[in-house]
Amino acid sequence: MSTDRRSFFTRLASAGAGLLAGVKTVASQTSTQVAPAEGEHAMHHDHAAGVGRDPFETPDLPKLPWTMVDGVKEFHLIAEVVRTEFMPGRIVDAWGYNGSVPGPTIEVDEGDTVRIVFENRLPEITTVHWHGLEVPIEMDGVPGLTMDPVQPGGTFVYEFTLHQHGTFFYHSHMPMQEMLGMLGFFIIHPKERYQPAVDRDFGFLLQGWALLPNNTVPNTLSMEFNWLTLNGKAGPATTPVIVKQGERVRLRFVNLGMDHHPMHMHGHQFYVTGTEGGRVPEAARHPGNTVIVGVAQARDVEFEAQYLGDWMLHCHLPHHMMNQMVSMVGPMSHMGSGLHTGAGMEEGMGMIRQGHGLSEELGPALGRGLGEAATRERNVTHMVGQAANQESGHQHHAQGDEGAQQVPGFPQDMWMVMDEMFVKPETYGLRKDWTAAMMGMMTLVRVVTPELYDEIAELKKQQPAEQKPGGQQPIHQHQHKQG
Ligand SMILES: [Cu+2]
Repeated sequence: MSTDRRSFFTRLASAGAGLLAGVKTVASQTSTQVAPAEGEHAMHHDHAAGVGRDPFETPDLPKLPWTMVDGVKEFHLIAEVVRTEFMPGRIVDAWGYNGSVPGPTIEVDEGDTVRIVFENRLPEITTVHWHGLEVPIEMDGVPGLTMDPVQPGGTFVYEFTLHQHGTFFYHSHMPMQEMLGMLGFFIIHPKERYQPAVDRDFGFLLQGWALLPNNTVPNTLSMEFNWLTLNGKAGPATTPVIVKQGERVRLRFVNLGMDHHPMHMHGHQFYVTGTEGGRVPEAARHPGNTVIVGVAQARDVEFEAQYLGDWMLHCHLPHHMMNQMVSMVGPMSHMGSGLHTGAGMEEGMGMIRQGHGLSEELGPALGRGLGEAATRERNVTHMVGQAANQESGHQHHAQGDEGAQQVPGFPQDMWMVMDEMFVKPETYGLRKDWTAAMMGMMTLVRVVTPELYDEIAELKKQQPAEQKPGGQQPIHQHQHKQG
C-alpha cells in the first residue's frame, strides 16, 4: 500500500468515527440486501453473446430487494417519512420509500411478472404510479381515477407483466408528494442485451428543492429552488462514479421537478440512446455533450471513456450549480448590510406577509434580482464578502481585496474548500481543493487507469459498511454553516 493510500485510509477511518452521533432515519430500516439478480456482475464481460445485464448502479441510492414467489418477483415498497441529508449538516425531512429519498431502485427484466406489495406509512393518502409502463388501467396508480387511494396504514398489491425495456420510474401521483421526493428508478433490462453492451451503467434522479435556512421541511409550493440534487445528494456530497479508461459507459437521467436540466459532461461526446419511451433507433442518434432532461423525461446517453481525468457531470443551469442558491439567500445572510435580492428569502419562497407575490412592489424583484437593477437597497455586498469571510470561513476568491471593494456586488461566486468532509474511496486521488468546484446538481465521472481503479477498489473493501454509498447511510451531525 502506498503511503498516500495509507494516510487516506486513516482519514477514512476517522471520518467514520465522526458519524456515530448521527440522526437516525425516522422510518423503519428495511434491509437493503438485494436478492441475487441473475449474474449481475458475472455476465459483465459477455459482450459478444448479447446475454446478461448491463451492470446498473445508482450512486448513493440502494436497490429494492425482491424475492421470487411462485415465478413472480415480489417487492415490498413502503411510503414513509424519511429524514435525509443533501450534504453533511443539511438535514431534510422529506418523504420517500423504504428509508430512502428518493426511493430505492427497482431493477427487473423484460418479461418478468412483478408484484409490488405497497404499504402507506404516510399521514395521508397516496398511490404509486408506474411512469411510462404499459400496465392495465387498474394498476396505473392514479388515486380516484383508477383506484381507491391507499389510506394511511393501508396496503395495495400491484401486479403486472413487463413487456417493455428501458429507463422508467415510479412516483406518487400527488404533486405535493412528488415535490417531497417520492420517486424512484424502475429499470427494465432487455431480453437481448443492447449492443454494443456497456461496461458501466449509472442512473441519476434529478430533483429541485426549496428549503429555507434553518428549516428542514421542503416548501412544496415555492417556485424558487435553492437545493438541486442528484440521487438525493448535492455536490460535493454526490459520490463520483469510477470507470476505467476505454470502457463503454451509459448514464441514465430521470427528472421529476419544476425545471428542466441540461446535463453536461466534460471531456467527451456522447450519444442519446434512450428516452422514457425506450431505446432510440441507431439512425436517430446524434452526438452531443449536453442533453436536456425535461420534466417527466428520461434520457440515456452512452460514450466511450477515452480520456483520463476527473470529468465533471452536471446540470448547466447556473442556478443549479450552487448550494443554497446564494443570490436568493437575501438579508438573512448579509450580516446586516444588504443586498436585497429583490426581497428576502422568505418572500422569494412564497412566505409573503402582506400584499401578494405579483404586486408592483414584490412581483418584478421577487427572488430574482441581483441587487443593481431590481433591488430596493443600493448598499451592495454579498454573502461571501469580507464580514462573511471572518465569521464563517468562506474564502474570498479575489486576490486583490481593495480592487474588489470598488466593484458593486463583487464577488458573487463562492469558493469553499471542504475536501476533508468528503473523504471516501471514490474521492481518493482527486486534486486538492476539488470540493470548491462542486455544488448543486453535480458529480464526477472519473476516468482512471487500471492501477488507480484497483486502488479505489481496495479502499472500498476496507470501508466500513455503514459508510458505503447506496446503503442506509447514517446521517452525520456535522455542523457546517453555509450561509
Ligand atoms: Cu438543472
